[in-house]
Amino acid sequence: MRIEEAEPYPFAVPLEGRVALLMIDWQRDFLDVGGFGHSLGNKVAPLRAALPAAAAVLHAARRAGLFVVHTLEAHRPDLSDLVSAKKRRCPAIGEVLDGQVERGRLLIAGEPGNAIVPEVAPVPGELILHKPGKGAFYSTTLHTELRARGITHLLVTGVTTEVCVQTTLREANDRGYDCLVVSDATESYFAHFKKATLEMVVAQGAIVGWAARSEAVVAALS
Ligand code: C5J
Repeated sequence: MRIEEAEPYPFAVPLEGRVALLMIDWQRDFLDVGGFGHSLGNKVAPLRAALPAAAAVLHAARRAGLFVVHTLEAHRPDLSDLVSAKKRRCPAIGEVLDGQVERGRLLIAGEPGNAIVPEVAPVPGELILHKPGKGAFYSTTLHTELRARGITHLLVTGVTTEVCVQTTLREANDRGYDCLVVSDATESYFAHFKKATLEMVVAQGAIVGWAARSEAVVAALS
């Protein structure tokens, strides 16, 4: 696989390399009006605008037979994996918002509001990982699962660009994976944070990784 149009230079997977797709935190908590992200004062529409590109990459990855991983920022119902600093700075986690009983408790595994949105919902055979942190490698089995399959390269979509996506890219980079973030299949509540994140990922000769648009990724997977 080779993505010629990638920045800062072509993203090339050698013959012995193996690619997986990471779908980061496409959950109702961040995308819904009335959800967790919205309750923090953010507009959720920009995040939803990235869904068609994320779905296109997901479908192309499935057709190409890639290993697909979906992550969720999700705590255990007993909150035993919620560190006190996170709860202190984000007191809504684990609570039910006024008028949002249908959603259940915020960022809690198994609650309706913690579900992945239907546009990019997992299908049987894909790995679903609950993560208590921002990065997908922290306190999860992700590295073990990827290594067990010989994965060397990652395609990454998700929300939000500068928080869980960027943290995961940096964690993956430090563990030796070559990562490409799909630039129109990731979004932030803050346009300037997204722009800055994509710039810093590809800067200095791909110091964290590569970026390319979904059309180029889909074409390379076809
Ligand atoms: C945030 C995430 N933004 N998935 N989580 O708190 O990026």
